[in-house]
Amino acid sequence: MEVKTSLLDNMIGVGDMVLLEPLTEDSFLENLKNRFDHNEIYTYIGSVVISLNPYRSLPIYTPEKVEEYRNRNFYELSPHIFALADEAYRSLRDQDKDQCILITGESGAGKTEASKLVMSYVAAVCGKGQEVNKVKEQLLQSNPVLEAFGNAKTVRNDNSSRFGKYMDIEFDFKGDPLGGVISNYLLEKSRVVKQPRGERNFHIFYQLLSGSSDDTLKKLKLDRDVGKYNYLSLDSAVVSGLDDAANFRTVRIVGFMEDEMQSVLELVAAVLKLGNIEFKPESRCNGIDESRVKDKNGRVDLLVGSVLERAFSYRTVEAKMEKVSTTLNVAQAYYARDALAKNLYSRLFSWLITRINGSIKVTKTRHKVMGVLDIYGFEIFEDNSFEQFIINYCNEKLQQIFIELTLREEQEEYIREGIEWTNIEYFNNAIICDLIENNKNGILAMLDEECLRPGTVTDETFLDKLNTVCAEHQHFESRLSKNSKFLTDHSLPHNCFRIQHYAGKVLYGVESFVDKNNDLLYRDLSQAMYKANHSLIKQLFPEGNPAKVNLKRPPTAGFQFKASVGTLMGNLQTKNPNYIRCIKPNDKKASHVFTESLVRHQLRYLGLMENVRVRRAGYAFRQPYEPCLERYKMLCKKTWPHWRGPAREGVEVLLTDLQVPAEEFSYGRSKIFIRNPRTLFFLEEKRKQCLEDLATLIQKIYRGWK
Ligand code: AD9
Ligand code: MG
Repeated sequence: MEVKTSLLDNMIGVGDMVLLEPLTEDSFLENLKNRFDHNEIYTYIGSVVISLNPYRSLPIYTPEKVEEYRNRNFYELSPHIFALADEAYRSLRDQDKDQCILITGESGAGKTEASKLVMSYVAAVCGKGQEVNKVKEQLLQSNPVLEAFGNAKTVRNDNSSRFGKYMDIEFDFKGDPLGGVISNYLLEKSRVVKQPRGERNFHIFYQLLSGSSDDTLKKLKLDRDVGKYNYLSLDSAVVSGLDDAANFRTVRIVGFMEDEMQSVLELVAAVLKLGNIEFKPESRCNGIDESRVKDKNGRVDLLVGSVLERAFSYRTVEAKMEKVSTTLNVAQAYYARDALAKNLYSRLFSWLITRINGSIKVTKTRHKVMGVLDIYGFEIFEDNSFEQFIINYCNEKLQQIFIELTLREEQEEYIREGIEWTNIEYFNNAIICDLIENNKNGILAMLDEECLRPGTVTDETFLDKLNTVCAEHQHFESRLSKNSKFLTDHSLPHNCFRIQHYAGKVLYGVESFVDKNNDLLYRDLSQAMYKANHSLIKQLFPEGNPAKVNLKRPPTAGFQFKASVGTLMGNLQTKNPNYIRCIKPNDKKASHVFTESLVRHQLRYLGLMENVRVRRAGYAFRQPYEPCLERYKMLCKKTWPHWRGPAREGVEVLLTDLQVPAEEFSYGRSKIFIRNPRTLFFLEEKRKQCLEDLATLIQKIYRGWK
């Protein structure tokens, strides 16, 4: 880290935690709170930006602010997300380094807002011109669509991202944007059919009903009343501060053709109507209750009624080259209906991303890339299921990469500068990642093994397996766990296991793990979809084509997620990381409220104290020789007002003259490294004194003149 200039002048509290003296958890918290109370929501740990969610709009993102931060040194101005965005963009443009912006923090901490701020800053400072502006517009316009289809109101966040997003923005050699690629990670599709109390379905459903014209609704055969739809929870349909109708208008402009948009909305409507299909039992002579669609008028008009109805009553099982038709009872029919709705919606979501990618695709030679990662935050709910398990696994991997990269970066700089590196102790969460992802006996591998095993497979048999294989792992607990390190009680419910994550203990209920991981859709349903009189629906279910007899089982949800997280990590490793660590100041979504215990918990699990310690353990500060000499040369007669030799020698003369102990410094190839923050304070104090003396002198002279 470079020696700060303005970070030490006129600052509320301390702008960089590395300068905090004394450094304790309490002083860290106190400093954050003090700054937060004065509307300073950003604070640095070296080059890492801590961002506190203000839960209100602050006038700190204006075009004037953009200009203020543009082309300025990272530490020149007070901490700001724009400083990080500027630094990343300039090192991409001027030093040819691919960048990634890693934004982490729990649900509601401000990750999505931060990612949008970074994107809009980069859009504001990079090239201009008609073509470039068009690219920028397309990149920025992808946000409202993705948020409409992929975000929902949860108890933690009124605009919670229910999918992970990584966007690569590609630039040419001048630093002008050419386009990009978006990757998405596991949409929480269970939300389509059921939402926890106080939460909503994805925004688009409400937007469509409240924002469409009467004419559109008529065409889609929809009713404006949210209460008419089984899939839309009523208790929180209206969210204060969220204008569904206005947001719907921003969704419509994203560069889709009118007929394409119509097609998409028809599909959204089809999901709503599917949810209203009900079933009744019909007794057969052999005593079996077979399901029947209750009300023929409740059909989903886009889909071929009779084929779909049949798929809700029968299921074809292929065994040894023979097709056998088995009947579905009412519960199974509801299950099939919901599975279809979830599949329709999640495939539509993936299609939208492919479609957006098609329009922002780069055709020219790209030069450099900036990746922005905004992925769902760590989640600990009352009931945690497969989705939370997957989300938390991803966060565990991000924490790992944070540890690896910050330490690696530190180490590499020392090597580059020819300075000796000393190892630093820190908690490495690799052991938890291994518990989840180990190919042989990791939890995901065992879940897959169970899902693919012939015979009766249930969530309980999966848990039994975990109990045998993981029982002694130090971060795993269950009723039968042999490890008592974390097992503080024996009251763990029977159908649960608990993982000691880096961010805290999470209890997972195994119910539906097998089903959600299998993620299978009855073949009859995909075939019914393929027969739909709708080209988009047809396109989304290629496996329903009877000509395609592909009996190969699709990969499980867990397997796919692990693979895509692996690719993502590989991708991030090749880039220069820039970190934004988002913190949620309270869990009431309230402005001006700083709940100390909540923030303390986050700073602990985010490893922020360790982060500061790593920065301070070796050399707390470093700065190229020239600016260092420039700032302090007034403190020594030999260097003031001009030093005529090389800057490095000037700094040596200066420090010797000030009698700073030799062990406090190391001379790197291009930078001076300062070990202790106190030494810097000493220099700063002396400089301040010097400036004050100078001011007094000038005043005296001035008075003398008068
Ligand atoms: V989740 O893991 O997707 O549930 P995020 O993405 O971390 O979560 P988000 O960015 O959506 O949280 O922020 C939540 C809400 O906080 C936003 O909708 C804003 O109302 C509010 N917020 C966040 N950051 C800022 C900010 N810099 N300025 C003002 C903010 N409000
Ligand atoms: Mg988000």
